[in-house]
Amino acid sequence: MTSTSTSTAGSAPSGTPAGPPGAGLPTDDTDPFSHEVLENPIPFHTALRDAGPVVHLTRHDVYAFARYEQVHAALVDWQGFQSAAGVGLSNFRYEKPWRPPSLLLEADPPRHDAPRRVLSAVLGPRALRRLRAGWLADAEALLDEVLAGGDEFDAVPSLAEAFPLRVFPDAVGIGKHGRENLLPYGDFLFNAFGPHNDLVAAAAPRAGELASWVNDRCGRDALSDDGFGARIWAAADRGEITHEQAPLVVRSLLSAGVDTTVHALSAVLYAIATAPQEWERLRAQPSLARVAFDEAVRWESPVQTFFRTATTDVRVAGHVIPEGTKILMFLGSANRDPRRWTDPDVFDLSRDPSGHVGFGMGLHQCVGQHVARLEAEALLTALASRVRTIELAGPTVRHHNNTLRAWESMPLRVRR
Ligand code: OVM
Repeated sequence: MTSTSTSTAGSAPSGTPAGPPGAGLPTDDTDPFSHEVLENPIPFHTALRDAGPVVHLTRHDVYAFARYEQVHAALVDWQGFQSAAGVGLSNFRYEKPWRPPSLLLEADPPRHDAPRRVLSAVLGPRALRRLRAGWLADAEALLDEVLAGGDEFDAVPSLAEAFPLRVFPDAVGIGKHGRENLLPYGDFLFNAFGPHNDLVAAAAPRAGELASWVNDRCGRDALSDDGFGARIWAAADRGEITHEQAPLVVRSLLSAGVDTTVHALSAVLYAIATAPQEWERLRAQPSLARVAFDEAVRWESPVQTFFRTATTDVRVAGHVIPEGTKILMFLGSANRDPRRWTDPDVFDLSRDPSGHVGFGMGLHQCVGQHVARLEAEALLTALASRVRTIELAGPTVRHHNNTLRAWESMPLRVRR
């Protein structure tokens, strides 16, 4: 951390109060997207929460909500905190987006609503019933392949990446060619919600090529007849969305459906590898798989942050946030706010994690969460039926991304 960012080292940020607007507001000069914070954001989150309900982040001149109460309130107040100006640092009122904005993530009602309704139906629990048995069998087959290679493996490529890549692109209905582009595309996209730092610069040369590949997968002719993609196009034929909107809705699946799930699966694997008594409980009661996944999403928050933009001079806890400014919502911090959660740093299968904001909250709340839960349930169920103990077999390595709390490597050792 740089010498000016001393505020995270101790207790609360102690920057000088900003001049008006925002007089008396606590400030923090830490860069939330620095490698030090990305490696371990928890001390920074604690400092931000303790500094107050609203903090001015001077590095990027944005406001921060790090407590559960304000994050939750902003997420459900889509009128006051809009998404259509972008949910990254870039303000679409003044800056051209790097790709055409998402019809879901980067839109407000009323434009947001028809695409959302279509995707909710395509990805809802009813629609997933036909996938369940196949995904459970796929998870068992994958585990048998991995375990045939020995009792030590890197869980990130072998399970957390391999399983979603095995089931999700087929479920969408894209062809086999070029699927290795999916993770790098997502990695770039989630980096691009942050500032133009080294992470963005390093991946930028490939961004155009990756985006073209993804866009080319979204047309009707590129998709199988029976996948999520075809169902989106069928909704366009029924007039529920336009034929111009259909490919962008397919793009949302390919954008939001891979890296997020990979790192959420990594999170739950890390959680059970480091909490053996919780793994024991899960093995004794495999129906806890879904609770385990949601608790891991609370605990690790694979999507750490999103921005909103104030649509008016909005009063929060006695401070005025000026119209048009960006607010950074720390989902991962809200999910570990001791004002909301008992022993928030403990991964605990006996807690009720519902109400966590790891999938967001309100009308933008993750539309793919049932898909992610089904993937997790399949993988954890297969693991529980094959493996007695799971432990770390070596040092884990984080993958830094401006939005995702991610892993590069997670060596595991299992006993059968
Ligand atoms: C989208 C999209 C992209 C990234 C994330 C996301 C977490 C949605 O293109 O709609 O939601």
